[in-house]
Amino acid sequence: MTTPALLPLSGRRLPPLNLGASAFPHHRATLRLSEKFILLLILSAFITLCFGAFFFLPDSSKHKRFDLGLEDVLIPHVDTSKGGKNLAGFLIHGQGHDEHRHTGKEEERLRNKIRADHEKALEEAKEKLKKSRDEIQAEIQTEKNKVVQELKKKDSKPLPPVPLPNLIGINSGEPADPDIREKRNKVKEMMKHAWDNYRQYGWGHNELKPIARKGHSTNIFGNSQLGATIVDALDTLYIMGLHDEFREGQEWIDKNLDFGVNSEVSVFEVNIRFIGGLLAAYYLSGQEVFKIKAVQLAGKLLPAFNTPTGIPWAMVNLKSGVGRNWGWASAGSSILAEFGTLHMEFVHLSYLTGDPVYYNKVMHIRKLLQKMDRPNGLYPNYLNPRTGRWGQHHTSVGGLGDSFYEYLLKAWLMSDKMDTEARKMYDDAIEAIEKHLIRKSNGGLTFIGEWKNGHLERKMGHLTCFAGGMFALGADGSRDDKAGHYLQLGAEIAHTCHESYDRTTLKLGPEAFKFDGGVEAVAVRQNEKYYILRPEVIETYWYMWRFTHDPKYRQWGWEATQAIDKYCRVSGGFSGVKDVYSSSPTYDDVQQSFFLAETLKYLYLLFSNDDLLPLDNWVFNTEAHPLPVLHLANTTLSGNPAYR
Ligand code: DMJ
Repeated sequence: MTTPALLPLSGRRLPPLNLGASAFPHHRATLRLSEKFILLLILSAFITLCFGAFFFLPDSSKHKRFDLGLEDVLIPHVDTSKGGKNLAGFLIHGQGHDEHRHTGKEEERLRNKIRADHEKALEEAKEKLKKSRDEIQAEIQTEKNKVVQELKKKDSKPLPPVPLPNLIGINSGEPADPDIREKRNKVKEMMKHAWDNYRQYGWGHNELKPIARKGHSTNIFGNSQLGATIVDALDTLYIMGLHDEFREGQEWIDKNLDFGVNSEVSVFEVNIRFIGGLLAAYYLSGQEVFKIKAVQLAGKLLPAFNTPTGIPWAMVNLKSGVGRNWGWASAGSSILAEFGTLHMEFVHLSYLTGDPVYYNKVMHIRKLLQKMDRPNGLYPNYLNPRTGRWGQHHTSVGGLGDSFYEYLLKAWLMSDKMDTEARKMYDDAIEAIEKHLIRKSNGGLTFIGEWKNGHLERKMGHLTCFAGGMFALGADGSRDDKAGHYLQLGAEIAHTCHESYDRTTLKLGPEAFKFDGGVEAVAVRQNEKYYILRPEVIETYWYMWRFTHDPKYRQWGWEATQAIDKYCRVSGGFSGVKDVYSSSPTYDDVQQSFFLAETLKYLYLLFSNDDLLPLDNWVFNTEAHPLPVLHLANTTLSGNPAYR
């Protein structure tokens, strides 16, 4: 092995360095390296000097020279007459080659111009300094506002027109029976109480603390004031005929709702409450602003889908687009009820914009799920968005799973029953759920338990109670014409959930209840005894009422209305309670936005005629925001000409 350091350096002939014959016409291109190096050093020193001189000139004169069309004074110049030794220079102030030299007169004019500009700039600076700090700040603000206005104009471009679906039954529904009318008016009065207090104490915040009388927010909305209650409440205000309140909400949204905030939000919650709420408000009122805001917001959610599988992250930062999953979710997984509850809103977004991007995202999720093996035909609640593999084998029709099943059924309904693929997935899933999760208690109550790693937990959540309504809604069109069976199943779930209310002191339902060890439809653990103004039981009463007109559902709904008014109403709004079995309950001091979006809406509809938002024409998203049925020409999308 030779050591390079021991080689005789002087004896080595280095290959010639070619610096370009045209640059050195009088030199052979075979100069020694040392000569070339020195030459290069001189050259770069000279260039640096010239640059330095240029940068030390006053700013205004540098710019003005370009304005005057005198760029040529800065053209790099090669002086071939000097044999390459005095190679190049920037011609500054007329020095150098004949062609670029200015006459004495021109130079004089240029100098005067530079001097005048310089003095003018100095004067302007002096003027600025005379202004107060406030004046300067006001000027800066005005400039900023101008920029924001320009951006807004750009963002508010009208979307391509699409034929609007037939909007039937968007108001009235006034019942003839004075008793029912009175009940309906009571619900409307409760809505007004909830809204007015939010308006007074929590305006612009996401939710209201009705006892502390101030704004409230949970981490699902991030750390920004996005007015969740306003957006969630809009369509309820509209159908109740609270038009002044609706207009107030619209004005706030128009002027203040900005999604460019540095806030990490839940993709699912923002979709069902904000996009769902805005779309419903748009369809009901026809006001473009809601559609535009919905589309802007959807654009902010799209980066959440940038995962190796296309299964979105649970959370996304609205500004940076960075996504991640909940820390508590099994093995870094996304949640079935979250990534599986986007379909309705996203199909409508594609329909309204003519942009298939939203539709493609949700169809990709569906296709991926279709390809996967399902243990016992059940969908586990956890799916890892990096690997595309299931997490823990836990299946639920309540929290973490619920609205995924709901959206399969509603995708079919919303497509005017053309999306048969969704209906098949729903039918398959429900069959497996009935086989493995639905049981009768010793006392004869039908309940839906949870599947955890191969065993059935005999516990049902308040959230699971929505399924009664879902079974009834899906009865028509069910496989093997089991409509009667599913309507009956819906009625049984409604009955069980009513029992969970009736067996408490406050006649309000607990968060979760058991069917185990002699316990039937009663909460056992202290941390499952709360009621946070949830809608699911009332939602099921309403669907059952629409399909059967059995007066017991209106009766049960009225019991719940009275209990809420008695135990949850405070002078500053409505609050959840911490223990439904206690005769002196304490409040949780939160007026949830879904109380206005769902609980009060379903109660109002329960005491209205069926011609208000008829189910043949409207499909309610999981936050009770009604979206019209799209009469599509094929199984997916064609409402918008862009899809044809
Ligand atoms: C609502 O935000 C929606 O209904 C969601 O699907 C789950 N539950 C809450 C209210 O309980």
